[in-house]
Amino acid sequence: MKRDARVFVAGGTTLPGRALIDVLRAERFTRLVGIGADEPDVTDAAATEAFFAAARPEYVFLCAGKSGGIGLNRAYPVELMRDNLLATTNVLHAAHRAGTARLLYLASSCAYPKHAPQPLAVGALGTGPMEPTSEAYATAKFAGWKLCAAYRREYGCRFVTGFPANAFGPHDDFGADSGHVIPALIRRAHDAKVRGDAELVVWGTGTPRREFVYARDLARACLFVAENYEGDAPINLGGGTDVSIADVASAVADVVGFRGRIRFDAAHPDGAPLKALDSAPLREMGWRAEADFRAALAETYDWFLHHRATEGTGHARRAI
Ligand code: GFB
Repeated sequence: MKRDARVFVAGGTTLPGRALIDVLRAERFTRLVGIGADEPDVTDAAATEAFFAAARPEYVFLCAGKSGGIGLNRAYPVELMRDNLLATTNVLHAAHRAGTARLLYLASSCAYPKHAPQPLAVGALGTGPMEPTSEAYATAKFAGWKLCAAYRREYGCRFVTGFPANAFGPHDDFGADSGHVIPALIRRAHDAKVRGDAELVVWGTGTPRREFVYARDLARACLFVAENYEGDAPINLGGGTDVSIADVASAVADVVGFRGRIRFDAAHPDGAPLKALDSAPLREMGWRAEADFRAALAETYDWFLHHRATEGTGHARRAI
């Protein structure tokens, strides 16, 4: 990818979108288009078409669409599904019409069947029912992948789909009810510490396992794939190890400095029992995650401490 090519990150305020813009800037991409106030509302077809016709991005990273943790998925399946379907269909079509040279679409690991063999290899996609708590959102992500594949087949568009592991990092939604497990627990552990609570409540049994990827690593993986991968098959964007939610809760409590007891509340759902990606294809191309999990948690907490008053508090919910 030429460093002076026009690059558009659709969803520049999402967790992966923000990290991508930082990585692209660090890699000296000089012509990022549609940044900040210039970003069109990609759920609006006409605004998206007009933006693409004027800005003519050569490379597109499609990170747009609302997302959230298990709580948000259960409360707002319509908003999550609809927003992602609209954003994806609009951006893919506008990119096709504007002759975008290459596009990477970010799907989600929750589009895999709930009980697929682990680690999740892309061949398992579509082989069984999805986890019910996130089925609406995950179906939109699955459809996005299929639509990319359809544009590839029918129009020869160089659209590639990546399936990321559970991402976390600065600029996340730190809402106690709406966020993913790491930002939600950071908020709850921090509030519990400040109030001097005796216990921190963690949803579910603590036994599910997730593979986490630090947002900066995910952004690096996206750029790496855009520059090095041209296959028809989608590609998993992971490369870390899976961790139990109980271990995540202990690590968060430690980083935040919460010294009380951790209590698991099984009245909340566990969701999928295990989600770990088979990222061998990415590894074989030479890509490696760099972040250390604990250090990345500490960096994320540090960001939360400095920004929580203005940002990161229930983004997804507010936007809905
Ligand atoms: O992060 P999370 O919502 O992602 O939950 P999913 C992961 C696990 O952490 C589940 C447990 O077993 C939760 O029950 N957990 C414990 C908590 N405490 C909390 C908490 O305070 N908040 C949250 N959110 N979880 C999401 C999907 O599922 O994964 C989305 O719902 C999306 O659609 C995302 O795809 C990547 O992996 O369970």
